[in-house]
Amino acid sequence: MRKIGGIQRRVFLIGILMGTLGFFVGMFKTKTCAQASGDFFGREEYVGKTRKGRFKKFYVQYFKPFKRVDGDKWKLKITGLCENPQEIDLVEIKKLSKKTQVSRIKCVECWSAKAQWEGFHISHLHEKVRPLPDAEGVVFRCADSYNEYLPLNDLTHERALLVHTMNKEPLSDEHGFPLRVIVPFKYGYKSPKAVLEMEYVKGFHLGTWSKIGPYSLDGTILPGYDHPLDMGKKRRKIFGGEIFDY
Ligand SMILES: Nc1nc2c(c(=O)[nH]1)N[C@H]1C(S)=C(S)[C@@H](COP(=O)(O)O)O[C@H]1N2
Ligand SMILES: [Mo]
Repeated sequence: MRKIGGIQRRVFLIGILMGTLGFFVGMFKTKTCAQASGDFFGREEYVGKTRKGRFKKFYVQYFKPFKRVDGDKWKLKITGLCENPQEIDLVEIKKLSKKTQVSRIKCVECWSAKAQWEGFHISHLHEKVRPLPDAEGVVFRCADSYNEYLPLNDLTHERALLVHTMNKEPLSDEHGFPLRVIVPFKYGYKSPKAVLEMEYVKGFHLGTWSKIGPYSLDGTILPGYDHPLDMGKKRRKIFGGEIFDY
């Protein structure tokens, strides 16, 4: 009885000790976390993932928070397998022959949202940079360290666009300022935002989400269901490929 009592007392004392220790460690941790998040997300010049406020109707997906891109300093860097690698500033990008389309971004996380996009077809960029016969696709590198690969077959599709304008306004930082890709027949993760660099490459490359998640490498929208944010998230059946019927 005494022995059990002794063990119990010892366990009790160790418990108190651990608890007290835990409390202080916890306090310290909370403090450092709060400081870190304050530094990273709290300031105006950072942008990251959000689903609040005006973004309830068009979620914002970012791999990592990052410092907003300065449009005056930004240049699209074009590298890799092309005859004429170069850097193109936003003024020149906006001069490329314009194309407008209404299309929906469908995320694998089930939501979708629709907008009018304006930008250019990649063929106009190709007139400038002239991809080599070896080039099979492009790796896009983005401001939030996200990267994604698209084969030239998809990028030259008539519904694929590089866009700088959304609903008649310059792209917001949240939706990919200064330049993003729109590939409406593929899941949203194949539409990289805030693009800094395009590298023309041979062979297939894995993108950020495909490395992390159970995402298909090809990204084509599969038959299933959709919860459009602009239609109150009411479940709709979809048949695969680009969503044209709403
Ligand atoms: N740079 C960058 N682009 C990205 C992502 C990202 O994390 N970083 N997420 C992708 C995913 S998963 C989706 S669904 C769409 C969403 O676009 P939106 O944030 O404009 O709604 O962006 C895609 N492009
Ligand atoms: Mo997504």
